[in-house]
Amino acid sequence: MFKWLDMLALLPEQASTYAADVDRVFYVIYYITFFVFFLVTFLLVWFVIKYRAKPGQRAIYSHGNNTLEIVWTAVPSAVFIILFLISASTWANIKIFKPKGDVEVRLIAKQFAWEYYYPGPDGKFDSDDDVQIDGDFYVPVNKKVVLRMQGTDVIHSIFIPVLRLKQDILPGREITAWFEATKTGRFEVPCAELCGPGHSGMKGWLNVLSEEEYQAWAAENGVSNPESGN
Ligand SMILES: [Cu+2]
Repeated sequence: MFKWLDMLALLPEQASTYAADVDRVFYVIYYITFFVFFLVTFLLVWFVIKYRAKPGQRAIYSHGNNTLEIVWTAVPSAVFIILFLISASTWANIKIFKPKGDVEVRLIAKQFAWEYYYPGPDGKFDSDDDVQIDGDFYVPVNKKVVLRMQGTDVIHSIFIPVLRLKQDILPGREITAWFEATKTGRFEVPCAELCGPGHSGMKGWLNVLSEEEYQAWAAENGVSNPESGN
């Protein structure tokens, strides 16, 4: 029953702790827009028919209606205030209150590649044993991951649809983002900001591993892993 409703499922699977909150905000805005679109379209067609030229009927010039103008100012204002109230906590959770990460990864975005850096066995960044990985990156499931991101040339944007994470990366600034993946798997990471002729090929993969797989991957690649004592 209601199989056809599946066609309305617009969004990819949810694979982060905040994905459901983002989708809730999306659907509220989507259905309000949907309703207003059909209301306006219906009124437009109805008025075109009702007030069309007819023999014996003259066009009337309307000087406006204060009550109507107050209503169509107040209703959208109320809608915007409600949208703010229901989305503010989601926005703050993702973009403002950033947790301390269990895993920290640095990301350099450049034309036309993603370069990831992990601390080596000394557990520190900017030392000789940093580990560089291009294109793919690896994180453990159910852990908070902090991405510290820099751009070297133009504006890029990291987009991980299943996490509902999208963040512009600007040259000359370090910007942080965070996520906690809730599903293991291999997920596409495209660049979401038109950044030059190779933009469409600027694509990598996020690999979310189980705790054991991540330990093994870290050990194999010389990546610091506080939980295993390395
Ligand atoms: Cu790019």
